[in-house]
Amino acid sequence: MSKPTITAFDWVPDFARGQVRDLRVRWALEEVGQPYDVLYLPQGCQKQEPHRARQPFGQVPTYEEGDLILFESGAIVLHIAEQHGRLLPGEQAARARAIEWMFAALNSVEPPISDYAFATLFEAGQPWSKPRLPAVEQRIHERFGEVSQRLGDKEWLEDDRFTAGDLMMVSVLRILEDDGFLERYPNLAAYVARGTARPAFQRALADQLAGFTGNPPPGFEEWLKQQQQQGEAA
Ligand SMILES: N[C@@H](CCC(=O)N[C@@H](CS)C(=O)NCC(=O)O)C(=O)O
Repeated sequence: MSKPTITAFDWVPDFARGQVRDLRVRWALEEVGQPYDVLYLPQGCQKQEPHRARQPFGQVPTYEEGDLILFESGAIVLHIAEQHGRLLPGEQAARARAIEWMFAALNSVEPPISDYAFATLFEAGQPWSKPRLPAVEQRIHERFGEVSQRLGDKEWLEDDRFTAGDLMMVSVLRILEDDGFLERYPNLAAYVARGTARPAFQRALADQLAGFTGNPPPGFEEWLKQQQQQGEAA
């Protein structure tokens, strides 16, 4: 197998550092012990060729291994897990359940979290954001409560084995680690802490943070300040 190359940004604002979705891919690669290269993109290049050809939505991460080019962090993590057989159980039913949790993280839990990020950051200055926030927060609590209920006192979602399902669920839940949501769910907070204490996660995080050596695109800081001021005034 040829050494894979992933894409990541060379600069993101402070609030996004440690959250850009190449982190999930780095974490999976670290868990399975697969070395990789990183192609760093300056902000803006994600929307242009040649990156558009890799990623139809003009985003990171992507993953290239020989002739194979993949986008979507979930698909990439699943590919790594299948290839290395380390993040998915061998038994078919247990494997299907681990994959089910990956989809649950991305498709049932992450959407209200993304809505929250739009309302509080990317569209904070828009008139619809503040009125929308209570409903978004309620949906987040609904999902967090449901995952908490299902996790119960287990170590990982499928009992005592860490899988790609946990990798994805922890990656998604920790987006709101500093926003006070997890405090109501001590078992979820402990689950996230267990996941992020794994040496593979710590290496992945340190590597992502070390990669931010570039500069903001012109006008970015002004745009962000404007969003925040408008959001406060709304
Ligand atoms: N569903 C995609 C989402 C990827 C995504 O949202 N990437 C963000 C960074 S975390 C990005 O590239 N944003 C820049 C942009 O959209 O221009 C995945 O999981 O890979």
